[in-house]
Amino acid sequence: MPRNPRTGAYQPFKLKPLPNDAHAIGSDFQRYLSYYLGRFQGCSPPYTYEALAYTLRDRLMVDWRNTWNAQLEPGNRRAYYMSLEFLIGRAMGNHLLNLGIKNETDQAMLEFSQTLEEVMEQEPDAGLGNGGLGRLAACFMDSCASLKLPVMGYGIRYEYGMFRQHIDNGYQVEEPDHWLREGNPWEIERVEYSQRVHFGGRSEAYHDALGNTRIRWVDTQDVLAIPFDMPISGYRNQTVNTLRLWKAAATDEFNLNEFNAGSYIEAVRAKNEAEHISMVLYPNDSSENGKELRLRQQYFLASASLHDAVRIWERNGENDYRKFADENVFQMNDTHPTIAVAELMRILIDEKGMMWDAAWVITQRCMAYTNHTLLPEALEKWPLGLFERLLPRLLEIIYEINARFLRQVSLKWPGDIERQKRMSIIEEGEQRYVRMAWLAIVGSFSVNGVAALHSQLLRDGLFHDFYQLWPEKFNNKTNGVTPRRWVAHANPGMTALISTKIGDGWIGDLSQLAQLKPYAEGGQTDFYADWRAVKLANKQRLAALVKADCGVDFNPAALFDVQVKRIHEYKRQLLNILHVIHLYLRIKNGRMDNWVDRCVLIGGKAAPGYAMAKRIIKLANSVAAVVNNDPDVAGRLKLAFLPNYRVSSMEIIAPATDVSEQISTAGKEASGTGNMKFMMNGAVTIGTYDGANIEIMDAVGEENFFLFGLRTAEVDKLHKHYQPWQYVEQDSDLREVLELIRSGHFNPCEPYIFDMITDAIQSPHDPWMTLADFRAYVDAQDRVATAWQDTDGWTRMSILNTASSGFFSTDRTMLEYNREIWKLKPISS
Ligand code: 26W
Repeated sequence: MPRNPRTGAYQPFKLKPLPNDAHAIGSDFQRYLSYYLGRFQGCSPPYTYEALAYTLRDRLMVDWRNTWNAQLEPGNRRAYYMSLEFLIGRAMGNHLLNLGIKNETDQAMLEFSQTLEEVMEQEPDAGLGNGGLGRLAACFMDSCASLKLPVMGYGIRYEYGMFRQHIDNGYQVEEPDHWLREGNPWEIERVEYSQRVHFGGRSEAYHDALGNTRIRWVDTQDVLAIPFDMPISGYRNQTVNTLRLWKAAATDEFNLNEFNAGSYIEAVRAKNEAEHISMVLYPNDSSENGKELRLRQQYFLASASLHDAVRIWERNGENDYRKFADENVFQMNDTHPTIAVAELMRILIDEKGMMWDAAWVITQRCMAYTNHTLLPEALEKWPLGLFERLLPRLLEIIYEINARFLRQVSLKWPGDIERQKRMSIIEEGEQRYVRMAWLAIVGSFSVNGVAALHSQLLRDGLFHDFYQLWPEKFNNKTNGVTPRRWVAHANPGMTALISTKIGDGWIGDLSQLAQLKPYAEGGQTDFYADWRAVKLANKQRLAALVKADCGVDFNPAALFDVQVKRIHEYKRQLLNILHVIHLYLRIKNGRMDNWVDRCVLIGGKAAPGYAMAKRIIKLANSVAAVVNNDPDVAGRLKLAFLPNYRVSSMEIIAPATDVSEQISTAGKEASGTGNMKFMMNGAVTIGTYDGANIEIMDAVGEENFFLFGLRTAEVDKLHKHYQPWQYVEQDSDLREVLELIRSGHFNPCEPYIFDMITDAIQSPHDPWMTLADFRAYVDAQDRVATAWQDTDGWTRMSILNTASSGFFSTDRTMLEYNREIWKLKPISS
């Protein structure tokens, strides 16, 4: 950057915003395509996408630079969202919407005989996440930019994102997702801000100049972290925030040593090993597998990001660490990055020379932790041996944190050894572990759950001891989703229709959707008809996708009944499939009273090591094959399993859905966010009293929501004497369904493959209680069928769902995080 020759101050370059008319966009596009990429007429589609992406990135650049500079103003407090996952999906449509230049771009592309839609289809999803937690991080980033909040995301630039799912003979097959194969035109590599991350080695005591004993971490194996920045544009507000993703690379001198020793091959191997760290996203979304590489990823992210945040702060001329916590806050997305608690202590003590107590005060004032799950198998804990070998200095710090913490516990509850055992960050036993959630709670000033029920269950159950010690740390932040991607971008028809009635202010302030409520109330026949026409068009779009990807014909006049999410027993895709079989049997047995034609869509990925989830996918496909091809069914019932469910599929699915399936066992789904995407797009929910479903029902009214099933307390109580055979005995519908599966009707060529499923749901130890909710679910589905036949009544419910969804915008969620946790000033410009 040039300096002012007189004052010596940096003078920002003058950058003119680029013109946004179709002509300017078209000529930039052509310049990139031909002069930069070297492609000409009739070139293959990935290059048109790439050239257009560069054209649009240029149009974000001035705002990006200005936002960055404004955030760096001295004294401005900043938040950093640390997450192992950012499930961003595609960027192009989102930036076009935010910049407000979709029509101009559309027009420009037509000059090149391309439709914008075709070009956008070329973009691979950035699938750097598993499911809800990763997508939430992406929605948060969107809202922070739209609210001008100075928040930067820190994550990992995985070379391979979430695997691609194929279906082969009904079984899931995983394929690597090399999303970076054609390059990523949105990102900017900033080698100059690389960080060095240490592993292994040992710690060593020494005396500093003042004679104090200090520790240094020596003989380490280092890995470089190279940042790649992705622009996060705000909605029409000249704001572009940054998502900084770290790539791992070998350090130069590490290679050099090996080279000098003459072992060229060894050097290249070492380079490879270092780069492994950012190679692949772990595809488990609810059970930890304790793999070393995963702990390496976690520390890599935490260490690189904290050093980067410290660098940014110091570059501002700051060095009075008493102010560090006034100006920096780190939100940890689940326990995955919580080694950051110990790493910040290490930086402050070992690298900045602070004393323990001062460093601890700062750490506890900077760190905030969000929990996303109550499932015990998802709570991360790392074997001590592994920790000791990989991060010896961090383990020492954790021991010290724990010792001081347990002293505090014993002061509050003298002699309560059991409680000390429960609360210890180190789990004792044959194998000893570091409990990452405990480390996070002890090191943070804020601990939150992601829906009202979930936060309540954390306080009453999992974190109860900690809640008794520090009630003030605990709070709830109900999740949301961004209405820009999930309504304005995904559902342009509905967006236009709503805006003719209430203007378009709702896109930036979703509470305004409440103004639609009067249009839901009787007599608005034109609006009702328009609303249905939009839904019908969206259903035609989804039907085309289902036809292309599953070969199944969905009739857009039928009820579209959809469950898309990760495949997990607690989410109970099985309950859904049992219901489909029940409907099939009704056709076969001629019980057609209160019948409505239905198209049932199921989609989602199973963790590659989760055998039961994979078998559930096989069952869905097997049932689909029978139902869809039985001439007796004659199109009145369809079932399709959509392969490779991902962000860009949801953009087609949510706008086309009539019934949203949110049927987890009560108390198990922390929040759910798909439920919110469906609601915003006018779907009606059939759901259990779980997660954010409860808040959805409160918002829309119980009469516009199909509630069923056991409540959390009932589930817990029933566990003690659960006898699933009773339900089978009492319910002939259930019995017939189970018998049909057992008979091999759906798997004549592969006998017994579904026994593991029927055994699991008939076991008294089934934690998910599928059979206990079967009857209530079938009855609720029958109420759905009744409601569907009243076309106007259904339309009214649909409109009311959209009109009541204002609360579920991540804009609201982010404003709550900001008001109660981060306390940032929006950037003014
Ligand atoms: C360590 C393996 C692992 C990986 C991911 C364990 C657990 C996870 C996440 C907690 C899984 C997840 O995505 N949780 C979901 O988070 C969403 C956003 O808050 C919630 O809406 C979902 O209910 C919750 O399941």
